[in-house]
Amino acid sequence: MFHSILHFPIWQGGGAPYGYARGAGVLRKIAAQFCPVIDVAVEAADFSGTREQVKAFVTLQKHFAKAKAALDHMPMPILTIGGDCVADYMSLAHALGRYGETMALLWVDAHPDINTPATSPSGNFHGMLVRALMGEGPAAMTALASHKLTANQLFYVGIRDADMDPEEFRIIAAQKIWRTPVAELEAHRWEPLFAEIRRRGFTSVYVHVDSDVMDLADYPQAVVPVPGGVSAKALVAFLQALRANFPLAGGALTEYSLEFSAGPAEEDLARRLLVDGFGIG
Ligand SMILES: [Mn+2]
Repeated sequence: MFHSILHFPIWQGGGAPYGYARGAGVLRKIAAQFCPVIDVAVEAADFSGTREQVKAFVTLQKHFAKAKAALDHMPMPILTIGGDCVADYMSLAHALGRYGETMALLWVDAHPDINTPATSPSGNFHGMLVRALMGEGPAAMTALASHKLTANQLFYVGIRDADMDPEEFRIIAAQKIWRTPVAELEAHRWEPLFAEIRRRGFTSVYVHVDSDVMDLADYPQAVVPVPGGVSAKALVAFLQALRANFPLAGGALTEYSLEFSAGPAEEDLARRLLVDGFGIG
């Protein structure tokens, strides 16, 4: 299914280290049992470097360049693990470069991550990367994705009104961007989504999963927690159904921060997501 795995525990898109390194370590340990893992080392950063309203701008640029260098030598499709939501910014750019408008992007997350630098309340790039992939944002960031993502290619799964910003509501409505709510996932009603992907003519899907799409009962350590998420069980079943229906252009498991605990329960959840859900076993 996936031909290689990129471990990129970047946290500078999320504003602070939290438990990103520890969570990424758990994911890496499990992934390495099944597939060779390519590592992109992440340095500590100086957060004074806000530029164009994006925190850690230069640090992000430096790390994205390192990720790109690794990706260029990896067989596709690639699964990216670890880090905050920006961990697969370069993986997405890479997949868009390869698959262009034939690829659907499923953004499985509590948040739509579609702010601009001007509308982001935090200045953290992990809330802006979808918009940057669409070509809106600092030129140095948007230039990293040669093929721009369109609203037609974008499908939101599990995003919740409770933690969306006004600009995010605006653009999702204005561009008529698809939304599959948590209740539909929980009920295993994903056929309308799959039918729409087929109707629009996409031949592969890239699936980006932010761990905060899950309910706090199953994953309580989210950096940006939003109540009312999907159960881990339904998320795994969704990923299995997705893989059974479409070839993958790529995937990512991000925001698996383990700030407070990294014991057997957290390892088991990571294993279910990676092995049963993403199918790396
Ligand atoms: Mn999120």
